[in-house]
Amino acid sequence: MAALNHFIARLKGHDRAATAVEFALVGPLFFLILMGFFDYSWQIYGKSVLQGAVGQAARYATLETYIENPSRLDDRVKAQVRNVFKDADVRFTRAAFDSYEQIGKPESYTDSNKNGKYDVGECFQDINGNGKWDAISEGKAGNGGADDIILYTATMKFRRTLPVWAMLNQPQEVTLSSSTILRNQPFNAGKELYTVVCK
Ligand SMILES: [Ca+2]
Ligand SMILES: [Ca+2]
Repeated sequence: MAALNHFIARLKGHDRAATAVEFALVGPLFFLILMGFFDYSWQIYGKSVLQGAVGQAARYATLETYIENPSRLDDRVKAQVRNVFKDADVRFTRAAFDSYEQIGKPESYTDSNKNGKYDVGECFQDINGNGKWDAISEGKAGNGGADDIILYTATMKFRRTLPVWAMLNQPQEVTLSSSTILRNQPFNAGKELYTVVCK
């Protein structure tokens, strides 16, 4: 009987040892997956915080306070983001267009030789004022004028806190961005933004 008890005790010892070995092998992977999950979720949350703040900005942009002082709108978005991501670096760009149709499209041109593409020398609407025809218009930097469409983009940069970035040899900083369209008030007759270039 004593021999049997001794044998069972040894088996239990083997079980414990085997479990310890398994944990040593699987444990780090488990923690990496868990940290990766939280790290990814934090980034998704960051994106939703930024999108929420930018979405609200589009609504607030029509209020007089913000029309008169567009940088207040930036301050508002920045404050909302930093409410959650305290050390985030939040920046803004504004690109002005005459109409929605111009956003993300080529600067329109007169296809003089009818070959279906822009050729040097054909006249085009230089929306961003860089003197060149652009296949995708970037819009004119700044707040634009009356009745213009503004592509408003907020970018946030923040550091990942969990060390999973180091373990996966990734950068610690994450950059997220979110855009919305703002429409300037028709204070008076808005003039066209572009200049026509033919060269
Ligand atoms: Ca052409
Ligand atoms: Ca251009």
